[in-house]
Amino acid sequence: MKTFYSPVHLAHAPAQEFEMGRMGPAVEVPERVERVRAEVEARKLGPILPPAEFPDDAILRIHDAKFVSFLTTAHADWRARYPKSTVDAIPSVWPARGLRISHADIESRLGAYAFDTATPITRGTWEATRTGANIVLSAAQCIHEGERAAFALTRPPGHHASAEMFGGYCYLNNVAIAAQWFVDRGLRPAVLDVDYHHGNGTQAIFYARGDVLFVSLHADPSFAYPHFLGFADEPGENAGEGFNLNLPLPRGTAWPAYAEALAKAITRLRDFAPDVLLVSLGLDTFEDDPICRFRIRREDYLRLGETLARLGTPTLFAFEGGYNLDALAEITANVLEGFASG
Ligand code: OKP
Ligand code: ZN
Repeated sequence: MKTFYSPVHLAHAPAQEFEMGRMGPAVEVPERVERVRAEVEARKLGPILPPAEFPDDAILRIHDAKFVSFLTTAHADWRARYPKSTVDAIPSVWPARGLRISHADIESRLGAYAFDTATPITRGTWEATRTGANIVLSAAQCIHEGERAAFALTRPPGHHASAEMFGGYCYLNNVAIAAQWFVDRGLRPAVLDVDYHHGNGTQAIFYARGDVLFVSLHADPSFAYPHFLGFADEPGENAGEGFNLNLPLPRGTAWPAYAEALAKAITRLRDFAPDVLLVSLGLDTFEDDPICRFRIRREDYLRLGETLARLGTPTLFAFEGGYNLDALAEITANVLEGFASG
């Protein structure tokens, strides 16, 4: 299968994130994608190709134009506001209940558009994010042209970003942009999100729509990030009722219980019968992930890939989370290899 990759992601390298009451080292780092790229090469999983350029329209089908323009200039605006600052832009005040949303200055815009403090905007964030959209659209195009599968090796990830909100290391929702691109070409896409964290952005984007199915396996938000969405009782609304399926799982979930939930996801996917499957491929379900609490093992990722292949649907894999740098490349490649052999 073809992998789409660009070194432009290296421009997005936040040093730190604010979490657990303190500034700590960033975990969503360039080495993640560099290691996976090397493994795809070493295991000869297929060619690694640069993305084509896609116009902004595809992004604006999903994201609010003012939000996109905010992202484009946020770092420059932050620099202009704090010329002596050496740190990345992170919000510190929000228009919470009873306050008014304003976009007047960079502080109000950061608060209006962000939902957490773990997603800094650096000098290279927009360039890397924009290239990420080109990568996922290149993968979409290659599937549209008849390939059985493609891998969008992107960072920053996307599934926490909604139409006008960034957070969870995500700025633009890569998978949603690709899903809409397929809809605009007359196809019926489904999204399966296997990242440890609920894809709140993707869910929110498609919540009232029945033309895109969203199914997610993730850690129960009653104890896990993103805390405020991803519960079992979120079926979708209006035309989207019945087209959102959350399968929250307890701490410590290992392959047997995971496979059971995956079977439920597959049943719903089969019933929807999509023309194309988009997989939000998070690898942070791994047993030794530094920020997560599932117990999926290295060889289980081969089974995951094989199971997805059995659906027989053209499949776009979009890279999301996964933070154990020593295992990430192997387990990512295991999914792709499992799919290719399945
Ligand atoms: C992005 B992706 C845990 C806090 C988590 C942000 C996590 C973002 C995950 N103490 N902070 O879905 O892998
Ligand atoms: Zn995650």
